[in-house]
Amino acid sequence: MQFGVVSLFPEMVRTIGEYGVVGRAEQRGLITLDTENPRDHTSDVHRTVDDRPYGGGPGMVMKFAPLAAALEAAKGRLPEGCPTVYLSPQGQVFDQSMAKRFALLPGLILLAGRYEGIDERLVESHIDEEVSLGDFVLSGGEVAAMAVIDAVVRLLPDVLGDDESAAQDSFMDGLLDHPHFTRPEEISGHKVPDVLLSGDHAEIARWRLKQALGRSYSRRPDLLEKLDLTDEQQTLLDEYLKEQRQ
Ligand code: 4FN
Repeated sequence: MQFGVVSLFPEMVRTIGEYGVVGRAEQRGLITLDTENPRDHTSDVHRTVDDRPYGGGPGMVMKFAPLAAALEAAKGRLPEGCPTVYLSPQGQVFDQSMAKRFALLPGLILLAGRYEGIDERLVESHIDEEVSLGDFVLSGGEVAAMAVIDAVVRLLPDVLGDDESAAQDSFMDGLLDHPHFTRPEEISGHKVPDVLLSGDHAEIARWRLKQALGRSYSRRPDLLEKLDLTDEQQTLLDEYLKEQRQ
């Protein structure tokens, strides 16, 4: 899959390709990650990419022309059928189902904004989709673009090892994680649950699923509402809630 990111801080975006899973995917040729700086698409001596907002007020707005040229250059390097996504607080909130949809594409062009955002006419002419990471103020869209790339790359064929892959498409898909423990067995009187030391793999799987269901129910009921629990899962959740009340 090919990623093109339009940003005033391309070095910042490049760093995502230097670490961990995304870095290895790029080294192995499973993805490409290219950046396009709107500043390289200016023609004035000051290389101006921003201007004052019509109507007045604080802050600056990213100018249409350099951004349009940068987006077109990025699009020109990617195959047909690669949508342009603007990372923006006005967008649909990004989640795992959107990541799965993006992972089926040949590529993605991501636009990261700065200042107060971009000239609205660019949204109309060059943007296919607006996507938001959530409801908080950022100084720029770069970290949001990097988060989208990370989430999508992990879903591509052959990117993850067998273990990580198995963990991903398990029966706990869509649920919060169960608690994790590693050595030592006891820390300041806090012991690892006995079942995890029992060696009974069926019982361990049952306990983990129960924990995942219970934690999702208590902390993120919105996640559970998106799922259709099996009778067995509903039974486990009921058991969890009964145990909590005791
Ligand atoms: N942010 C809010 C309301 C008004 C403005 C902002 C804000 C970066 C270019 C956009 C922010 C959050 C999640 C991109 C926020 C995201 C951005 C994102 C983002 C500079 C203009 C700006 C009501 C959400 C708090 C700055 C709310 N996901 N403006 O942050 O790009 O992708």
